[in-house]
Amino acid sequence: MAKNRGTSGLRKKVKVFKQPNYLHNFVQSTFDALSADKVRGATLVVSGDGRYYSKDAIQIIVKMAAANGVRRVWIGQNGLLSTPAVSAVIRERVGADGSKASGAFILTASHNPGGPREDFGIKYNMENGGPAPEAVTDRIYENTKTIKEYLIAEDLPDVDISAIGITSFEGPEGQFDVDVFDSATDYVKLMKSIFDFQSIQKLLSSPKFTFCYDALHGVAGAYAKRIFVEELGAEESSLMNCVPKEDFGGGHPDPNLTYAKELVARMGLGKSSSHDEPPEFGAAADGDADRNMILGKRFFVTPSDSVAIIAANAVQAIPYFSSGLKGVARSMPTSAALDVVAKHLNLKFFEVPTGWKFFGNLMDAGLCSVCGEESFGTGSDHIREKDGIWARLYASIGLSMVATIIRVMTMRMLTQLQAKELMAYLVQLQSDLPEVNKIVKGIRSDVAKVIHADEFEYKDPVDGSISKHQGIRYLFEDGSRLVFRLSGTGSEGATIRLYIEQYEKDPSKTGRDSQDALAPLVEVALKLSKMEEFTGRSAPTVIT
Ligand code: VG1
Ligand code: CO
Repeated sequence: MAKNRGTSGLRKKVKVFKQPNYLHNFVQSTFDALSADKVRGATLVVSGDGRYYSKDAIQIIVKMAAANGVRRVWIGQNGLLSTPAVSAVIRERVGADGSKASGAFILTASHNPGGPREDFGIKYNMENGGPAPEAVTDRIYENTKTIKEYLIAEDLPDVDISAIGITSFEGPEGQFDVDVFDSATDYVKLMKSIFDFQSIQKLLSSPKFTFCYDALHGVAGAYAKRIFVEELGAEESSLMNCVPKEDFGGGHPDPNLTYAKELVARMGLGKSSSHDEPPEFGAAADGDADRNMILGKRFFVTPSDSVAIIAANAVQAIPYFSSGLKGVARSMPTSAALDVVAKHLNLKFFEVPTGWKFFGNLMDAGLCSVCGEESFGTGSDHIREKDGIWARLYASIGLSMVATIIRVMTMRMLTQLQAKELMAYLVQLQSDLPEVNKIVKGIRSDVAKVIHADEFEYKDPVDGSISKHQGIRYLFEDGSRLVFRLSGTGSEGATIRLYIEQYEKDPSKTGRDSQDALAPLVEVALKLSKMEEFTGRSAPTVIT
């Protein structure tokens, strides 16, 4: 089995998951990695973004849960629960008999495409509602290498996941209940406790406020209809691609300017005027609804800025934060816009490795209220996952605040092949700063000096655990940064992410096309890393 130290769970092609025992091995290895009280007699959530193979996987996991002595399995109707909703269900839902969940199997490959030839994924979330920490994912992985057997109640009939209600079975370990419940209720209740729905409703009913929400055929559709249309009274025509599909309509459920083409066109980006007047506001989510992209009429809010904007305005805008923020955090490759806000507001600030699991400890310890990543993810301590719908609700209040502090430009590249050799070369190179500067000056004399280079390592301030090899950073004298890291969410091959950031102090220049503005740094990044030599590529496969 492949190494399970991914950024967010195990993601593979469906055909890999369909190999005999593959999914079973992962599930049993997970049960064996948990303490016995989190399995025997426990309540587990099993659901996901509804992608192809989810329904089969649910039946397998239910039968294995019964055989492992789990007492109850909770399933969102039709197996649908967004990643943030799973987190909310673990933290908030109370079963009819007073039970609480102690963890969840989330069935999703998130922003990766779905369908028989595409990706499936699975990850485990803990009792706090957040992704399993590395100590647990390492244990799961070790177990997958030595597993000899798994337990499954083959005789248990398949459960009907389309009908709401509790069904009791006599499992091999005693009574076993399957509780199928409405996918949105608990999440909607939580959102209502965070935001002032009445004032959002007023805003949406104004004829001047038009918006468009694109769920890219992911699970966000189930929540968008419920919240925006049923609760907040928006027109159904504001919703695009809001019927969840097993293959996401053949598209990439990744909300960025490349893949959310339909929404980008609708919002009139890149056009000074268009036939149809674009809506005031647009947003999109990924397959499992934890990512979000926010657009204004003819403009785009870079995700690195979203988290800074959210943090800057949280206390005034959201009742949930009225007593202040405990602190803020961002992932290392995310731009330093948040650092500026944290300094200005005198807030505790943390820089963690990529992946949401690192924010959970800070939140559990009461050190962080708002956090985000450059990859279109923002969230808060209301749950322990990033939250695309929450961000959308927030943005509908906060859009007028946008555009004032967008000073950071970031770009991300992906390329395949020989990624490891390239990274090894960069690890070795970063240790010699004079040599780095000599090379940089030779490439572009107009680029600032590199003042610091390292391989990012994180020591968790709460439990002291150390995460190594989290990417190579080059920090320039003028605040610019280059970051190289290996992606941990791909389902095959290797992907290098290159993050390029430049801080622009001059407000008159912030409207520039980011690709033009970043061109000198791009050239330095590609030549410094010998990208073409190592990978045969001189340009990225995707730029966001
Ligand atoms: C990517 C992003 C990271 C995000 C992760 C999971 O990881 O860069 O910021 O947390 O996806 O997002 P990587 O290792 O491929 O760079 V999701 O919405 O796919 O769960
Ligand atoms: Co996602």
